[in-house]
Amino acid sequence: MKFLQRLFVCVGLAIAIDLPAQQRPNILLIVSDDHAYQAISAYGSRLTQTPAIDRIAKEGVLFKKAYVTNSICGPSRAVILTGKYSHKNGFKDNENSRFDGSQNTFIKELTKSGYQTAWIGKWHLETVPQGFTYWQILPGQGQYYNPDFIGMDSSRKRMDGYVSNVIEDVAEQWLDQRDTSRPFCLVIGHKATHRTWMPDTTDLGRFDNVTFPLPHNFYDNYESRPAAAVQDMTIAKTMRMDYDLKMFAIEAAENKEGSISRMNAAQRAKFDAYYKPVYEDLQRRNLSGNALTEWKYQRYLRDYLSTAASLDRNIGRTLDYLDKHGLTGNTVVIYMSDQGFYMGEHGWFDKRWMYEESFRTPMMMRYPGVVKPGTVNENFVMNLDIAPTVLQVAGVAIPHDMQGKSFLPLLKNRKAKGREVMYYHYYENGEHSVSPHFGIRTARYKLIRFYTRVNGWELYDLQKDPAETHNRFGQKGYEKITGVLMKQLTAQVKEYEDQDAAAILGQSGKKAF
Ligand code: SGN
Ligand code: CA
Repeated sequence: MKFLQRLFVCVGLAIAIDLPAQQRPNILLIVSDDHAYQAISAYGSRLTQTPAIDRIAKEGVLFKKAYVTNSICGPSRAVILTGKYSHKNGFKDNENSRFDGSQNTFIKELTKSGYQTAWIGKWHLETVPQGFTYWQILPGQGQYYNPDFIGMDSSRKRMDGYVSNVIEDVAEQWLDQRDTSRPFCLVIGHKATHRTWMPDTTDLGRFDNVTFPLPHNFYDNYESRPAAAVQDMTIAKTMRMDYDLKMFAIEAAENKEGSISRMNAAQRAKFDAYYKPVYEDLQRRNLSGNALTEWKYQRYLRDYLSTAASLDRNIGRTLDYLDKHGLTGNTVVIYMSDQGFYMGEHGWFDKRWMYEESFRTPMMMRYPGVVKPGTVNENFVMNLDIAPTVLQVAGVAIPHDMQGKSFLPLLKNRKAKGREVMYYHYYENGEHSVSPHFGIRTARYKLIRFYTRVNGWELYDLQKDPAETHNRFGQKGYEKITGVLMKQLTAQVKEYEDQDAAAILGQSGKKAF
């Protein structure tokens, strides 16, 4: 076994060394922010069309079961870079973590092997990028209009325009001036579709004639789920009329919003010309209760999907650039979001939970000559797997301490077995009041352990209850499967060396039956 492993590594290295540099594929990783699979037509969206994103899937593979290890922005990006769980890379939550840039990343490995590497756009890891040939990032969450960028010389400059367009412009400028004798790995980090969902002026009103269907569990009562009952992320209560939905009674209040006051006069005029009549119409309607909540839901989706329209258009520009410059055939393109998002399911927006809508993320890959166009993959893959996959694409040895697995073997051999169990751990105990939790998902079941804010277990039979509204933990008839899942959870915690989870399992819960 050891011998075979060594042989494999040697062959891998030989490939990396023998190939002329320009033959190694270019890699383009596009990471959006909070883009729900429910809002992508390749996933059968009932809400909108995303032709450019769909093109990646049509010409490559659509991962139907792609998941994240910790459903929130900074942590997900840290996992993508390092191929390691949050407890190993140190970036556990957005509120207290700073990315330790001295640690190894797939980018550092690629740069070392001769790739030109760049990250452009949203980064959100608190410290500046390390190991890249080039970077230009948004500070923190970034702004939708006339965004500031931080450059490699620490300078901050404001760039005119709408964020998705500007990020694409900067990415194309970098591609224009790169050294064409060497392969590149470019990460485009988009801000859309993050809160507060400010559409480009050209997309205002795009969905005005559409009435979106309410998810069937929109009026969830959170029965049997104490953690879900104490969250603060509902469209009804948490979503704000002014800040989120741009309904300002007076201009002075609107002017106080930094994201609006930074617009130039032309942008502001279009923005106001669109939202003022919406506000006036709302006044006339005098809504309350469920009618008001449903009005908020419609507005939320209109704004969110309008930001997604610009995102998709700019991804289309990226693909066109590759076509025009003869790069399509030798560039691997991956599209993914940093996590999933709620489009009203359980009455929510935001993410964080191990429930499907936020745990699962859109992911697709075009790999000409290797992945057959129109492939649909049903294996469990994770954001954890991006780093080793990209390294394998580049013919670079995968460091032994990366915890993800390359998913190329799953695409090259249909019979290859992927993981049977996925492990998840969410830590942030702050904004939106989602209790920390960890757990596993198998093909049929999900077992979750909540701790800190809420203490307790949840168990779902996803076959019978895909919407996860019936917590079966502790119920008669579920003893045997609970025992099996507990063992699998303990094994995962051990495999990934998650000491925090091990301590909690050791303290209590484990012997639930
Ligand atoms: C901000 C948002 C939250 C969101 C987090 C995390 N509030 O704090 O609604 O959950 O980001 O998002 S806001 O008032 O600033 O919009 S993440 O994508 O960065 O993880
Ligand atoms: Ca995010």
